[in-house]
Amino acid sequence: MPSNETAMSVAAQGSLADQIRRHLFYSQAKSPALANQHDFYMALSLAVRDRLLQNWVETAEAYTTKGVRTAAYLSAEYLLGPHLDNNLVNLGLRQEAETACEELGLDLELLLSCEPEPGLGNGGLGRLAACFQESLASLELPAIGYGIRYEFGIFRQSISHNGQQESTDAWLAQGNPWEVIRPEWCYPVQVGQHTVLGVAHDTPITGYGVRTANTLRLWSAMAPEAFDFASFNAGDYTRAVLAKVQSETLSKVLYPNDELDQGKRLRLSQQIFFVSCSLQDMLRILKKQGLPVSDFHRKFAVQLNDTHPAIAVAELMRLLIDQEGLGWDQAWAITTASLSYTNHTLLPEALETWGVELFEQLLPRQLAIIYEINARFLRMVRLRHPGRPELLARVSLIEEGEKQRVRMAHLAVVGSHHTNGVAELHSQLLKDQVLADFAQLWPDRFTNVTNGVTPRRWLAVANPYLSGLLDEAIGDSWRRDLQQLERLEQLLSDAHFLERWRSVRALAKQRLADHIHQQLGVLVDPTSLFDVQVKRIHEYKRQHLAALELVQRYLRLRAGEDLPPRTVIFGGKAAPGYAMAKLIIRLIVGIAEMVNIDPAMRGRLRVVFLPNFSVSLGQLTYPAVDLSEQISTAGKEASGTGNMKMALNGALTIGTLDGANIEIRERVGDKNFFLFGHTAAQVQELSAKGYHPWTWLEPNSSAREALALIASGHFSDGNRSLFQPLLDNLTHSDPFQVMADAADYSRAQDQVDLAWQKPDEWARASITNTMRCGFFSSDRAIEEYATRIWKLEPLTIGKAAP
Ligand code: NBG
Repeated sequence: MPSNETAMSVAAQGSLADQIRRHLFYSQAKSPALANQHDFYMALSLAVRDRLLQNWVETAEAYTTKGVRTAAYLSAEYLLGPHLDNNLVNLGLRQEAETACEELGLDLELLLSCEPEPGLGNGGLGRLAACFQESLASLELPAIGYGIRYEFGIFRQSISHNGQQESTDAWLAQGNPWEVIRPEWCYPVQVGQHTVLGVAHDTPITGYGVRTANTLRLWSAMAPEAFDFASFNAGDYTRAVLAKVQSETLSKVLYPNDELDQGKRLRLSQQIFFVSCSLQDMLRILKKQGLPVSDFHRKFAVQLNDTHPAIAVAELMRLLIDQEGLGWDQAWAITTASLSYTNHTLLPEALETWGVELFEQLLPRQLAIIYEINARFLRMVRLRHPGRPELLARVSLIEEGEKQRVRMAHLAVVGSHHTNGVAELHSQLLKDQVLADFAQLWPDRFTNVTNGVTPRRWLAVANPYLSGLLDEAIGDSWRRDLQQLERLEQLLSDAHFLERWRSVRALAKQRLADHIHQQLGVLVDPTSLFDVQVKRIHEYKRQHLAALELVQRYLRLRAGEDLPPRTVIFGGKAAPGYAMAKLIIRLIVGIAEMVNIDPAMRGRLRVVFLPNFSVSLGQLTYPAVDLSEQISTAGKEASGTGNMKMALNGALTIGTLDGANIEIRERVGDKNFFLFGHTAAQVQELSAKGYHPWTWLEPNSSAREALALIASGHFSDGNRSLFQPLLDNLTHSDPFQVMADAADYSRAQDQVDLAWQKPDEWARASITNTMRCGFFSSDRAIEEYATRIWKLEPLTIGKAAP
C-alpha cells in the first residue's frame, strides 16, 4: 500500500496546467480541440480537488485516530454557492490557476461562471450553515455537516412582465466534481410502511490557509431494492419500480419556505430521513473508534439548525433505547447532553408543528417517545409549579385543539442543553416572549450567538477590488482575523486612501452595472447611488415599503424636484405559493417598466429587479451597494446576514432597530447608519392598542398619492384590479405596519440624499462601516459556539500551509 503522501504525489504531479490537461483527457475524455468551457471547468475543478484530497483524507484520518470531540451540524439546508473560486482562495491557488489558464489559453472567470451553484437552501438560514462550515474548517475545528442532497435545489426564478416564474433547478445535470459517493455508508430509515436507504455523498469543506478539510455529508434517498420482483414476475412492470420511485422522491426537491400545507408529508419524511441517517452515522463512527455508546455525548456536540432536525431528540432516544439497549434515564442524559438548538425565527407561522395524525402514520415509535418525554417533562413542571394548568398547556410538547399537533420548538428546547437566538434582540425576545416559560424553567439554557458571515467568500472572493486595497493598506491578515479591519481607522483622514476607496467601490459598481446591462439590457449609471434590497421576498421584510417610497420618489422627480441620481435594485425569490409576495414582485417590475422608459427619469432614476438572486449573484451585488435596505418590521427579522455582507463591503445601512441591524449600528455609530421606524416594543404596543393603518396614512399625503397612482393602473397597463389585494392589505390590515413607518422612512431617505451629496463624508462613513464590521465574521460566531456551547477544541492537521 502506498502511503497517502505517495498517492497524492502521483495524482497531483506536475503543474496545474498539466493536471488540467490530464483531467480533460482522462476524466472528460476530450481533446482540447473538442472540449467546451464546461469540460475545462470540470478539468480544473478535478485538478483542484486532487490538490485538496491529501488534506481531506488526512483530516478524516486525524479525527478518527485521535478520537477528538466533534461538532455535528444538522441542517436541512446548505446554500453553498459555487465551490471552485472559494477553494482556490482557501488553498492559496488563485494565482496558480490564473497562470495555468493563461498557459492553456483559457479565461478563468469564464470557467468559474460554468459552475452551477448547489442551491440547497432557501435563504439566510441555509447560507449561515454554509458560512459556519467554512469557518469551522478555517478554525481547524473538528466538525461534520449533515444534510440532504436535494436533486433539485431552490427553484430558478425568471422575471417577466407578469412577475416571477419558477422552473426547476437541475444543478446536478452536468455532473458534480466536488462530491464523493460513499455507498458503504448507507442506513435504513423507516418512514410509515416504507424503508428508505440514505447514501452518503461527501463534499470537502476547505479551511483558509490551513490543512483542515472537513466533510459535508449529504444523504441521498435510495430504495432498498431496485425492483419488486414479485410484481415484476407477475408482469406488472410499473408497479415493480413504483416503490423505488417513491423512496427516491424523498431527497428529490428542496421545499421553498413560506409554503402552506402542501407537501408537508414529504417534508416530515425528509426530516426523519436525514436526521436518522446522520445519527446512525455518528453511532458508527463512535464504534469504529472503539468508544462505548455511553460516550456519545462526549464524542459529539450535535447542533440543531432550527427545528427542521428537532426530531433528533426522539430519534436519538429511539436508537439508544431500541437499538443500543440503554435504559430511559441514561438515554435521556446522553440525548440532552449532546443536543443544542438554534432558533432562527419568531414568526409564529414559521414555528414548526406537525399534526399528531400525520406523525402517527409516519413515525409511530417516535411519537410514542415524544409522549413519554412530554409526560415526564410535564410532571417536572407540575412539581415545580403546582396548580398551574395554563402553564402546562402552554409548555406541553403537544398543542391541544381541534387537532393535536407536535410543537417541534418545544421538543428541541426540552431535549437539549442550550437554546440560542441569532442576534441580541432576537435572543431577548425568545426569552421574554416566545419561549418565556422555558426560560423561566431553565434560565441557564438560553443564550445568544449573533450570526456572522465568512470573510473569505464575502470579501476575499466576492470583492477582489476591495481585498486588494485592504491588503495594501493593512496587510492580508484580515482574512483570518477580521477585527484587523479596525486598523483602517488610521487612514480615515488620508485623502489619497479615500480616493482609492472610492475607486475600488466604483469598480465593483461597474461590474454590477455591466452584468445588469448584459442580462437585462438596462443601462445604469455606476456613479449613481446604488440603493439595494436583496433577500427573500416576504411581507415582514417589507419590500412593499421600499416600493411605495420608490413611487413617491418617482412622483417628486416628475414634479421637477432635483434629487441625486439613484439606481434602486431589488432581488429575491418569493415562495411559489405566497401570492402576496409574488404580487409585490409584480409591482416592482411594473414600477421598473414605467420608470425605465420615462425620458424624464433618464439620469435620475433607474429601477432593476435582478432575477434569480443566488449566492453567485450576491457575490456580484454586495460589493456594489451604497445603501443597504434593512427595513423589516422591528422584532420580525431574527438577525439578517445580508446586512452584514453589505456593511462589511462598505455600504451604509438604512434600517429599523431589528435583528443584527442594532448591533451593526452600535458598532458603526449612529452617524453612519440611517435609522427610522418604530422599535419592537412600539410595534407590539401599536398592535395591542388595535393598529389601524389609516391613522398613519391620513396625514401622509405623499404615500396616499403613491397608493392612488398604483391603484389607477399606472404600473399595470391600466389594470386597476391587479394590485388591489396588496392595496387592500396595506390600507385595511397592514399586518407589518408599513404605514406606521412610511413617513419616517421617507425622512431617512431624504437624509440619505443629503449625505450622498458630500462624497468625502460618505466615503469616510463607508470605510467606517467596513472597519467596524470585524465582529460580524462567522469565525467569531463559531468561536462562541465552540467555547460556550460545544466545548470544542481545535486540532491542527499537519503543518499550517504557508
Ligand atoms: C432566518 C432569519 C434571518 C436569519 C437567518 C439565519 C429562517 C427560519 N430564519 O433573519 O429569518 O439571519 O435565519 O439565522 O430562515
